[in-house]
Amino acid sequence: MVKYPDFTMYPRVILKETLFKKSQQKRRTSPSNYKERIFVLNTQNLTYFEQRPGKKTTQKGCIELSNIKCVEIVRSDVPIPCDYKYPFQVAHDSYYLYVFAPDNDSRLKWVRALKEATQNNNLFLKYHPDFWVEGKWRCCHQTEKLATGCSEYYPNGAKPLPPTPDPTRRSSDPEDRIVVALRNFNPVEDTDLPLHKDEEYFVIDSSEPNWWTVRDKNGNVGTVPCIYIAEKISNNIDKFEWYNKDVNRTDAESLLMRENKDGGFMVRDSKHPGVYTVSIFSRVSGNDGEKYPLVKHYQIKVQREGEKVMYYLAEKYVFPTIPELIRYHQHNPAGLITRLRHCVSRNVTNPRIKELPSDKWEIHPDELTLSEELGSGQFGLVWKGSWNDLQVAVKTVREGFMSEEEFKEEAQVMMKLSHNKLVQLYGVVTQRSPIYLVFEFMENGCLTDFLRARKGSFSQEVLLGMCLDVSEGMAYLETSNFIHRDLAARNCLVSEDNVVKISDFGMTRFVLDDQYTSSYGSKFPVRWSSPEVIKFGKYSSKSDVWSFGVFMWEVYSEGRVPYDSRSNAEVVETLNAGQRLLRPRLCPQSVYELMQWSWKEKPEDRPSFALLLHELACLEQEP
Ligand code: 4IP
Repeated sequence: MVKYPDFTMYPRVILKETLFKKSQQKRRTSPSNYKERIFVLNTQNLTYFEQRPGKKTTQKGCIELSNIKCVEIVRSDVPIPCDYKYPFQVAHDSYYLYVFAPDNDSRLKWVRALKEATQNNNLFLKYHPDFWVEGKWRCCHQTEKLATGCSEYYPNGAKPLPPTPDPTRRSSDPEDRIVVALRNFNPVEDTDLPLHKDEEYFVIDSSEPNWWTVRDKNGNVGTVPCIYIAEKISNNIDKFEWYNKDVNRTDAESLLMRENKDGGFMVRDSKHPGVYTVSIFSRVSGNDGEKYPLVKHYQIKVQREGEKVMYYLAEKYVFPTIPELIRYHQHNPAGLITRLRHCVSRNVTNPRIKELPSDKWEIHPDELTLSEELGSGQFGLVWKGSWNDLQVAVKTVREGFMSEEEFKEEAQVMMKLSHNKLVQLYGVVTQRSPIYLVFEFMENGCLTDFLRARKGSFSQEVLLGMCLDVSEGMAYLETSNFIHRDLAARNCLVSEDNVVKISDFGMTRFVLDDQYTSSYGSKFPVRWSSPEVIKFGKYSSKSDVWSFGVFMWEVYSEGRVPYDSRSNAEVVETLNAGQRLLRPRLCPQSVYELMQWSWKEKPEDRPSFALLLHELACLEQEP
């Protein structure tokens, strides 16, 4: 029996119930914990109390109803780490309180009561339907917590009438999305459509965050609550170039063999209905040491936990969607014969090359003038030059040093990455050997040399500014699902106006020299690599975060080599023993804490770049 505090001293109580709440993280350093609280809504306040056995019930927080600006359910697929799984939000003052109810009825009861009690307030016009997590809104990706919402807010619960169905739109319309009912829904209003668990519906309008308009198989149209439906994954993969519908095992093998590229892959329909298979081509060594072509087929396995469906391949790296699973394996073999390197499609030999006419990324050698040699880079000599009146840096690639075919394909993806904190790749010269990579020219050269040459002259502001620049560029790469793989001060360049930009992102994938690519190789960047990269070659944005921690350490030690008194093998031992780099003399404790956070053993315990950027930006604003 729950013992409630004596509420007689408060104004009329409207609702009271034990719910969970997430800390509002009012300060930058606030934890993000979930606590059980007794919530009480009265005519003036929303108050929450802590009750511990044998202890006096204590009030923990109180929100004046007049300060509430929005109350709404939170629609999210993010896992909720407390016992109650039905979230709603109360936006008040300049904070967001997330409360978790035990079931949907309880949630709706609270949302309705709070909306009613605050209906005459000065409310938001727009709100955020999803959570604020790790420094950004999951709904609109804005990184400012107080940014205006991205969806219409209907404070009195009113929802727009469903649009009159457009008779010209047929179910075969490629824009149609299919959803599956997670549970039955009985209409509340005339405009609602009943849902029958496991049946499919076509989405007609998904612009309203809580109520979507759908059509059932008989052509009836109506609104349904979004939380009762889930998008059907199979329909989503149609858009991807790696998905080859109706290609059977034999056709897949001949397509992949014909393409003859290590890591060539496709996702196709399995002969078992509703199941998908990933077919991958690789060359494997035979007993005679020769390499033989082989196509392997992996079924995409499904793991169900209640309503949650997760997907995985060879090993249990599970993902909520097939595209996320594919994206992961494009970077990590994780049990497959090779990572998924080239998408092979039945229709076009290389769809990515088709996307961009080659003259857009191919620079004619005559357009380039090389003026002065700048030094030697990872692949070969680097020259200063000019192209179309632009100063450029031209990297020449020593023959046999790089997988040119792979690079040529990837160059287009890399050229599309454009951010003012990334060194821009302008194009490539591939019509002759050695090939040239043409980049934005950075007057002040490599950051390591820059730091060493000006040692002792940097203010705290400048050092923090360098970390901020690079965290901005990395946050962009993170949202572009692009992994750098070799982030270090030596791979960052400094512009004329001292802006630090990231260079050579993703380039190590094309290096053919084992000394660079094997974690035992003498040129492998062990000092910048996370434990999972050293042990299993498992790259991710979180392994980039580890390298970013080392990068910050380099900045604050003004260009010192990390673990400079130790050999590579000793560095590995140091890490295995749980030891980390020590705080550089110039580094404030607050920045060192971010480094230590980036060096957490488990990738999932490390912050995202979005969060690091946010934290660094907060530090910059501190006096
Ligand atoms: C606290 O964490 C509790 O979660 C507080 O919630 C929360 O206050 C604090 O966040 C957070 O720092 P610790 O108990 O680990 O100190 P509660 O008061 O319910 O215990 P809110 O404002 O969310 O109630 P800040 O950032 O809001 O202070």
